[in-house]
Amino acid sequence: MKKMYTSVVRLAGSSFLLLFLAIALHSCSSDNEEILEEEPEASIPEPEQPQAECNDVSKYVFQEKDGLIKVEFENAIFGDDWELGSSEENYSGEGYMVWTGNDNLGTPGVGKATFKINIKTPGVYQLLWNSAVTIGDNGTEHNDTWLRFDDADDFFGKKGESFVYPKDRNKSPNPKGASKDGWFKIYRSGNDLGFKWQARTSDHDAHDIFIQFDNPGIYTMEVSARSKGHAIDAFVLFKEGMDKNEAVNTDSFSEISCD
Ligand SMILES: [Ca+2]
Repeated sequence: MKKMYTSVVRLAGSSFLLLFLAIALHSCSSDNEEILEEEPEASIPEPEQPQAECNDVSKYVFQEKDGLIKVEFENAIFGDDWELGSSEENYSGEGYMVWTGNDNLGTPGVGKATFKINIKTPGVYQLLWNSAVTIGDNGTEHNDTWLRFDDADDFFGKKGESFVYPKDRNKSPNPKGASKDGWFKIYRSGNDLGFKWQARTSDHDAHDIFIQFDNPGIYTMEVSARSKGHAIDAFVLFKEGMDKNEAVNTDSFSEISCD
């Protein structure tokens, strides 16, 4: 009796297998018909976003032209705790990078990202970035990120005739508040939270940010995470003397070559 039952089960199993194969074959032939349909055309990129020479972001070199560099901040290699955001308003390109890890209030170098910049016109450049506070409702918190230009000829903050230099590079005076190993804490201030073009250092003593390049060449800009929730969309470097608004509002981002 048991043997007969087993045979019936096997027979039923074989029938199911044949039925399954028949359905699978039919599905395959349907898929083949669907593959013949044309793929939709890829969307055309915005004209003001130049296409890089290669697809490898780690090789990007941003090209200065006429004393100006403008770069989408998301055009670099970022670690896991930096996230590409797009839910806030008033950004350009693919979005902006926001730090979602722990605060590093006294420790620069965490979550480091680098940008290579090809300077053809030596001189002193000012840096501004378009940044926002994405956590809470206080414009003086979650509002800063570390910045360093260690291979430039000078890196300093300036407010009128007052100069400050990053700590641990044998130059003084140093800014009020955090600075370490050649890094400046760069903050935005004000009661507003949304994206705006501003970059300052020295607490309650806002100094603008300048970098001096004495020779043409490729220089490295480093950023690292400080405050959770600080988001950066883009940055500009413009030669001293150029109008700030002209630099910020220029339509075209810098050409990108690959080293
Ligand atoms: Ca952007």
